[in-house]
Amino acid sequence: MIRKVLVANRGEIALRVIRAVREMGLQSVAVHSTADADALHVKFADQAVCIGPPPSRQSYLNVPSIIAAAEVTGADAIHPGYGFLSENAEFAEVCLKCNLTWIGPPPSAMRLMGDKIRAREAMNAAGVPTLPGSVGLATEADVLSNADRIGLPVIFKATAGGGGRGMKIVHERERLLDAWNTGRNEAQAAFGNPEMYMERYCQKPRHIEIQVAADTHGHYMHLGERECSIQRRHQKVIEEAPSAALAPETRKLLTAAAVRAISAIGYTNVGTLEFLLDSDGSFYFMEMNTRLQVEHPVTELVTGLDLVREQLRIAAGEPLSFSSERVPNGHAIELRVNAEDPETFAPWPGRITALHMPGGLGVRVDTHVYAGYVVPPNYDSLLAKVIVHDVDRPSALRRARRCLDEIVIEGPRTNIPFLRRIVSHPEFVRGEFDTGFVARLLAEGKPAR
Ligand code: MV4
Repeated sequence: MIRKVLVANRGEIALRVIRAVREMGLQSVAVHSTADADALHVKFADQAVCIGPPPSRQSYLNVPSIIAAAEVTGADAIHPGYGFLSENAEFAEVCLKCNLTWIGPPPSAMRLMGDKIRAREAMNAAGVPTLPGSVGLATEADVLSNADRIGLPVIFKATAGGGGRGMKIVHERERLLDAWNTGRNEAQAAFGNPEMYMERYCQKPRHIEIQVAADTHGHYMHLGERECSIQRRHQKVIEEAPSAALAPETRKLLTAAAVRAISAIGYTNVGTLEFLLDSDGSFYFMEMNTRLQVEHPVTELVTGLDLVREQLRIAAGEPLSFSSERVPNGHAIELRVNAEDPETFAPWPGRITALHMPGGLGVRVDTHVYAGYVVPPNYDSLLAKVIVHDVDRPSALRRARRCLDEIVIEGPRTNIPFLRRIVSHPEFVRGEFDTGFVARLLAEGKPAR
């Protein structure tokens, strides 16, 4: 039984979790930095505790402060949201040691997936396809011999990395050692672990991910795919479900592989397996995110499920609320609205002087901002997620364009012109794109105003 949930996060996702907690008849506790004293998650929670100064290290990443906040408020469970401590296995273990229910997967599964080489090995053992690759590269001879076996181009990835950080693509044999050495230095600085491995580099793939959910009663389920190929520098900009690119047979193979993967590792709670989809329909496991994702609402709109409610049920030892495969209903698209310069993408914090969010049938807006709110410079620049739902992709796209015409945000500049440009682009409208779409668009010229 869970009675009081501490939400160890901020922004729209803290609100999202507090809403589900309240609807389930449970109590909520917000934590916040001094920069977030006026934030909506603080107002909407039943209780709130200040856990430190603005820098994340001293507040939202400050484990002793968060645990103390749970103790003084009598919270019995912790929801980490996404980002911050959500994929930190040590934090999950500290929560469990303090008799706090961890609303997430077993720490062992978090640790396994945090080690990208071990994750690949576990997937291979479960019969989930991965690209030809190496294990940890120890010497220059290892680098050269593995590249010769795999064939060029290859991509170096940090064993402790993820989300595209610290990757190096190499097309020429002469560049291998230089890329490996630079990569090792960057990985050491970013993750405290220099180890790199390599994979065959897949050119112009799609990024497709499978949402999964598993309870502690042995039910392993998938909730279909999300198309996440529209990214800029590994930050997703637009996500949708279902994917326009997935043939029904491929969808069956992908979702079956994802379910095999989570049952093989005894996963519980919700999670996401990221795959690359090649133009010939073959797919390869990239990594697993052992948390709720930013883009989870597109899955909620096409399945009718509340993924945070499922997380709480699972953590409380209850079964999933559903037992049969979900057939996606209609089409959902999420637009991430950021406070940033629409040309340079530099963050643009500051006061929101006027605000109107879109609404109407089939429109969901997940946001923590309001007129008068000051976007602090210390955190990410996400202002709102506008998620639209309609019967099919063309209708959902029309709804997305209509929402972008309604939205008013004065004060900080935003990426709305850039979102407009994408949802009106002929190739995007035809569903013909890959992970290189945004980079090619930006190389073409400046966004129209
Ligand atoms: C790759 C790849 C191509 N080949 N691995 C990026 C995020 C991380 N989860 C996996 N990523 C990729 N891994 C191999 N072997 C392409 C990506 C990738 C990507 C690469 C460059 C620019 C944008 C990208 C967007 C999504 C995925």
